[in-house]
Formats: sequence, C-alpha cells, structure tokens
Amino acid sequence: MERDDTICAISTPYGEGGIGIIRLSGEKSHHILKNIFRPKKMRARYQSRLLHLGHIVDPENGAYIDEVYAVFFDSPKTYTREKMAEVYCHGGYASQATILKLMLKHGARLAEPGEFTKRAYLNGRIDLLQAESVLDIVQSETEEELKNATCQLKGTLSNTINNIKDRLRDSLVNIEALLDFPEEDIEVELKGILDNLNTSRNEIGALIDTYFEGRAIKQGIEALIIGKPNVGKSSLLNALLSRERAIVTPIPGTTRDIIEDTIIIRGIKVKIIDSAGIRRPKDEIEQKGIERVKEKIPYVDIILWVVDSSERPTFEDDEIYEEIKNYLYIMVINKIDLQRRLPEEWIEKRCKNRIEVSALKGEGLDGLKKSIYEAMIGKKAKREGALITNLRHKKGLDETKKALDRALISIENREPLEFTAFEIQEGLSRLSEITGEGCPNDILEEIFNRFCIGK
Ligand SMILES: Nc1nc2c(ncn2[C@@H]2O[C@H](COP(=O)(O)OP(=O)(O)OP(=O)(O)O)[C@@H](O)[C@H]2O)c(=O)[nH]1
Ligand SMILES: [Mg+2]
Repeated sequence: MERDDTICAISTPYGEGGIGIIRLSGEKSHHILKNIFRPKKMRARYQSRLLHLGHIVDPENGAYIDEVYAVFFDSPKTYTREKMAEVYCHGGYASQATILKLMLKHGARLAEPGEFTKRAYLNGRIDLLQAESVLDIVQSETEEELKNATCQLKGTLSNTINNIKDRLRDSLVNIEALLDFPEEDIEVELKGILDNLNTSRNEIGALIDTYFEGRAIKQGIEALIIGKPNVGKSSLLNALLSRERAIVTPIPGTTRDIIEDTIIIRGIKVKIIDSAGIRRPKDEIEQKGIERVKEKIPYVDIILWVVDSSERPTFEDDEIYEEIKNYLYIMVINKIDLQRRLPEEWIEKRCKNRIEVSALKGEGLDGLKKSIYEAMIGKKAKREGALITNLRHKKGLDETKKALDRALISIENREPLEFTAFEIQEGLSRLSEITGEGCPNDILEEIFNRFCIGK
C-alpha cells in the first residue's frame, strides 16, 4: 500500500440511491477534481469545506457526466489529514462509476478496503482503537452497539489505556532512579512502585471483566430452548418473537430440527433457538434432531430449560438436567395457567434461577427477558466507562495483566529490579499494541481488510 499516491473510492453503497459520494485523498486530490469539475460560478480559488455546485465533465470530449456538488478540504483538518475532495452526485450506478473512472484516468488509484481510515491512523489523527471503532459504527445493528462504538471513537478506551501506560512509565522511571542511586530510601520508593503497579493491574482487570458484557453488546447472545417433548418450547419461541415462527401441536415430537430467530432485549441481540424435544427417539429423524440439540449445549451462552408445571416430572426431565447442569441455565416453568402438579421440592433441587410463564397466554415473558438479560449482563446499571468488545483488545490486556503480575511477584521476592523493569516494559508493549504503536503490519492488514472500500 503506497501512501504518497492519491486514492479514490465510491463511499456510498452499490446500487441506486438518493445521492452517491465519491472521495479522494492525497496530494493530487484537488488537482484531479479541478480537472473534471466545471463550477456554475467561477471563483479565483475554491474555498475549503464549501459546497460548489457544478458539473463533472470529461475534459477530453467535453461530455457532461452529472450535475454534482464538489467540496475541497485543505489538509491537515481532514479525515485522513491529507488533502481531500468529495463529489456528491446522483446516486445511480452509471453516474458514480463514470466519475470514479474519470478520477482514475486523471491520476488517482482505487483505494483499498479501509484505506481512508488507515491513512487517518497512519497520519496520527486517530489511534488503532479509534480506527477499529469506525468499523464498529458502520456495522452496528443496535443502539447499544452504536453507543459503545461511538464512545470508543471519542477515545474513552484509548484514554483509559493511555492513563495506565503513563502510570507504568512513571514506575519505570522510578525503578531506573533506584538503579542509578541505590542509596535512596529504597523501602519508601518500592512501596510507591508496588502501589502503582497494583492500581494498574486492577484497572486492567476491571477492563477485562467488561469483555463479556461488551461481547454481548457487539455480537449478541444465543439462548437455547431445551426440554422434553410437548412442554411448550415452540410456543415459548413464538411468544418471545410475537409471531408463529414454529409449528405448535399437542402431538409430542412436533419439532424435529433447530429453529432460530432473533429478538432484542434492552439493546442486546438475543438469538432464541428452539429445538426438538429430548426423549428416547421414536425414529431416525427424531434421533438426528435430538443429537443436534445435545451438540449445541456447550456452545450457547444460556439455556432455557422448559418444564411443564401441569405434569409430574419424569425421568426425561432428569436426563435433561444431567446434560445441562454444568452450564448457565434458567428453568422456565411453563403452563402456569393450568393446575399445578410439578412438586416444589423437585424444582428447588434443580435450579437456582427460575421463572414462571404461560407461553399460551403470554404471561411472565417480560420477567423471562429480564432474567436472560441479568444472567448475561448482571444486575448492575449499565456502566458509563469503556467496554471491551474486541478479542484482540482482550488478549492484549490479558498479556499485560500477566506481565504486571510477574512484576509484582518479582518485587515481593526481592529479585533484582531489572527483572521488574523488564516485565513492566513487556506490559507497556502489549498495551501499545492495542492502541496501535508497534502493532505488527500483518495485524494492521487484517484489521483494515475488514472495512469496506471507501471508508
Ligand atoms: N395450557 C397451556 N398449554 C400450552 C402452553 N404452552 C404450550 N402449550 C400447549 O402444549 C402443546 C405443545 O406445545 P409446543 O409448543 O408444540 O411444545 P414443544 O415443547 O415445542 O413440543 P415438541 O416440539 O413436540 O418437543 C400445544 O398444544 C400447546 O398449545 C401453556 O403455557 N399453557
Ligand atoms: Mg416444538
């Protein structure tokens, strides 16, 4: 990827639309656009950031391509910090493609995916965390996701990490002073360094703890409905979705395959998965269906174990309990509109977390949604600070925390301070990779390749 050349791309989605936006960035961007733009009002000089009405014209034959607005941005106050220009044309395929071709002909080259944002990062306008948040904003499907991504773009997470980095650098300076002037009051100094490291380590631990919540916000969670036949699993799916997604009948063994659909609970995408009732299978199809459910158990975030409150429990309920007891589950006691036959002691022995519903009458569903949310996100009011949503960031923080743990142990064991300094330096490098300094090229490639062209 060359950085000296001027890049161009269509930034709006492919297809018909109200307007189409074509962007240029690089030293020649103004020159290229001036070659193909004919303003309605001639001016001595194009003022930066002002919309100019005019036409895109092919200078070779004078052909008018489209009526457009053109805007020129002087560097460095631009998205990429380079000279930039944009054209707002009619949002048709031919108009956008022809303008793009003209720009290419006049010296621009087609941008690679995410190259505008990559230039913003390489030119120091944003750090890598902020660059990644741009992609998160584009890909956000819920308000919660968007809120978190915008927060990251504003620099909330970067600031938290930079503060920790500053504190670690202070510790390094203090250790070096101790190495140079060993006659200083070593106990007092060491206590200061220990406190400093402990605070940093705890802050990193707190950030790591937000990963589960962060991931739930970004990727959503999966809830598997499980239970023996006829307890009302498909009825529950339908009730949660408010539509007849799955077939419901009084015949046990109605559902044979996995059926899934997504609802949003307080801004979190929750994929609800209905499955075949678990029992001794009556035929090969049912057997395959039941195998599929069992295979899914370890991979979902939460299990909704449906039991029928109007029936006495059977050995099948207990077989299911044995399958799921080591995973996160909520017991959903269904059919509470009918007379109760499920003994309380049986329930109590098999669950910590239960909720009573009638899928048929739509009762208790809000309570169930609340329980799912709280089981996943916790009861706490949503925190305002930075959240970790990205596995790359979590891994970096995990490595940093390990390095700081080793640094703390080395002080406690009175090992030479050079060891402590080495571990702190290691932690600092891992943190710097997260914000982008010293991030290996292949990782940068991988990050920006996930962007669309034109962003
Ligand atoms: N009274 C009452 N009946 C219910 C309730 N929920 C489901 N049912 C009935 O129970 C029967 C079975 O419901 P389904 O939703 O098909 O049960 P399932 O667990 O999906 O059954 P399989 O797919 O066979 O495993 C149907 O006749 C439903 O109308 C409820 O809350 N109250
Ligand atoms: Mg069913």
